[in-house]
Amino acid sequence: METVATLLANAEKVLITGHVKADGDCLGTESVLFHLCKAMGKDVRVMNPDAPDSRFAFLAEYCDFEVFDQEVGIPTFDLAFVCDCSVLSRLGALGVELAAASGNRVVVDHHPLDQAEPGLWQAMILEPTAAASGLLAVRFAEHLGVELPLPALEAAFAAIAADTGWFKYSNADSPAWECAAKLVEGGVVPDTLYRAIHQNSLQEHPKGIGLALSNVEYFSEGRVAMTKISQAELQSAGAILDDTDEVLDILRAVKTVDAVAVLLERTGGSVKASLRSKVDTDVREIATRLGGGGHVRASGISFQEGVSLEEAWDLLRRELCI
Ligand SMILES: [Mn+2]
Repeated sequence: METVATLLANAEKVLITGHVKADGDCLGTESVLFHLCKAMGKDVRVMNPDAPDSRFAFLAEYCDFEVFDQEVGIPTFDLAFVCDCSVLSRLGALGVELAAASGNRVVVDHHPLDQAEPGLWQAMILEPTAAASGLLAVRFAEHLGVELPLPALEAAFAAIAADTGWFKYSNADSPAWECAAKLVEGGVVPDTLYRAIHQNSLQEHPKGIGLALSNVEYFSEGRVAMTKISQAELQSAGAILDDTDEVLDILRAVKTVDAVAVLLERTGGSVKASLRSKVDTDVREIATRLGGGGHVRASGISFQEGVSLEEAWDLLRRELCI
């Protein structure tokens, strides 16, 4: 942390970025670092491979999330923060530019480091036992003795809540609760944030959840629940399913189930899978074997272009049902 503090102290221009399809933790971490840099008088910009998840739109009120455009490229920087991942390929085309740029690069992440990229990172705030990257960003601000404004506290809370499923998953440990308590003391109102993030969906969304749930199949004596949903199904029903968290939660609530996989065909045809487990299954290991990654109890895979929903289903079923 000290090395990162020194690099930041010596930096004027700061770039903050994160992985493709940034989730609540990634966006929240970026937001905390953005406000931290602002408070320190830095020239700071946040740029991601794609537009932020609409559920976290409220964060954009106080933090400008720019979207990478290959024609324009990334801004010059003295220091770049890469949030919620430490693998350059997770940044898409933005990562290629980042690796070629001349400034320092640091990571703020809580995923286990499984791909050594020598020389790429000058320092890391990497703590695989931390519930969320957002928690590490808060610790960094504390380390620097910089007081964060309310929007940054809200962003940090959103980050921790996102990765712990609102403090109900196994990673909701005492440091996570302790940090959350401090954020609430600082003025965060959890139910306001909950409404903004989770009670703001479109009318078509529950229909998407219903479709996904109706496609469920159980394997391995009920220990594995899998479901899939195609764009054709969504479109013909006038449904949407931007977020599969609710589906994962409902399937995981089934008594016999330990591992859940939800496969979603994105518009454009590429397939993503979200994996969760309750107690026994190491979904990180399974996701890693199929080109994805994440945590032991929560992982994801973006299958390569050209892999159909059925093919992805078969691949995953073979790995999950042993
Ligand atoms: Mn995370």
